[in-house]
Amino acid sequence: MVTFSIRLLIGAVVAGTLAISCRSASALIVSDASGIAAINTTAPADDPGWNNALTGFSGIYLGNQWVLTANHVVNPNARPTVANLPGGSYRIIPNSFRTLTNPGSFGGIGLTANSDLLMFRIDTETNTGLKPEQQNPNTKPITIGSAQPAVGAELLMIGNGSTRALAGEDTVNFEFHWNDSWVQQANPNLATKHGYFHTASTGGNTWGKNRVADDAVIQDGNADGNNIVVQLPGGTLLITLATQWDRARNNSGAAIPGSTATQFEAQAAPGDSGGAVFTKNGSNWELVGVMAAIFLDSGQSIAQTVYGNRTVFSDLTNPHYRAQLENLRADNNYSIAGDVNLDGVVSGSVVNGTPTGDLAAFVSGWNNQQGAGDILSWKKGDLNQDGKTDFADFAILRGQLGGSVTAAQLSSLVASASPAANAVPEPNSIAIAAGAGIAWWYLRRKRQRAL
Ligand SMILES: [Ca+2]
Ligand SMILES: [Ca+2]
Ligand SMILES: [Ca+2]
Ligand SMILES: [Ca+2]
Repeated sequence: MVTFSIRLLIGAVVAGTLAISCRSASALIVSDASGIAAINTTAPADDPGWNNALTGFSGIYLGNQWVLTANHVVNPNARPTVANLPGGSYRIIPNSFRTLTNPGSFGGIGLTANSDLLMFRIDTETNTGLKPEQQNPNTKPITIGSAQPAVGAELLMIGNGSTRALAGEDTVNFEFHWNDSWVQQANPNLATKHGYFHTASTGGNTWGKNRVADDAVIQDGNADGNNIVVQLPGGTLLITLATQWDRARNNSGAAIPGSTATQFEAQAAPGDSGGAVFTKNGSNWELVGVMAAIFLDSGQSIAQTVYGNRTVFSDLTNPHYRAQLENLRADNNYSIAGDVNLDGVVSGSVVNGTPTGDLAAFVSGWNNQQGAGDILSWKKGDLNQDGKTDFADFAILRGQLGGSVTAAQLSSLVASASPAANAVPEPNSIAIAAGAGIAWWYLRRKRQRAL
């Protein structure tokens, strides 16, 4: 029987359920026989989204300004304010954090209301004002898998955790070796456990591979199929799938018959939580999970990674998780209504003839037109996301500001602020149109009152 290290855990097994506690996962430990400690630190040749992987902490950029990570990697009381990608630095939009929920129960297990999945939204690149896709053309469009990968399906994981600290002490597999009492052995033939040490801090992004394991490698439960419900430090329950870190070569360096180890077989280590897990559906990569936790052997140090260790990752193909992901990804409200400048609050007035806050951003973006709404048009005042910044948007902003700014003020602000390059209606027509816009707004309010 396999036992699990549960030292960091609040409660081991949820009574009467199959939920299991485990450690938070951090960096990827990738096994190979090269003797080089840190490998796979540049994009794989067949790349599912290396340039979508956050640096600094693990997470994956999904497109439309959304990032997916694990809730437990970011402090709920001090959320990060910046997310870095290989191509640039992005301010996190305040108040954009969304924790995905769990279904009420799964496989007969009552779940916590929240899962460990967290999404948040990023602004355009701090220096260039570009979206990640524009900033870095190697950014990939990400598809969330809709079918659960089967046992044996190959996975590619990308994490920002710690990496192998040193080449191992033997010159055959470059591994370290321990006996059952975790005493290090120079002679692998005297050892029962084989693996690596890893660094204490992040080694930068690393990718590696593994396969979906049968849930029996952690705890089998027929009611939930191949899924495993795990309890993370802090108590949150999560629907996951598992991998097992398998050894490819014996002590002599010969292939182990029947080993299911992949090339670059990987196990998560501290810091990898939130890192992406992809699989291939036909010729297309799909995102099927983010790493959540690791299971170690009894008595094993967190500084060690040994063959047989397991990584669990959230199962994004679960319909309850996937629906929330897709709904958020399709949302074109980049913040609360009226927050044109994406600072998390709606503000704006006219001070000595000069607009402030969101009103200032709106005035400078007035009359912007582009094909479709996105964050670029939003930041120019396109609050209804039709690609244009016009009176329909002003009505929204004005309403959010409590009706304190008049159309006449807007007209005058736009007339004095418009750069010559902008095609702006001449002041009289603005005034007329502004009147129309305001009438529309009052009409709408009146209608709402009547309901
Ligand atoms: Ca199961
Ligand atoms: Ca494996
Ligand atoms: Ca604002
Ligand atoms: Ca608009």
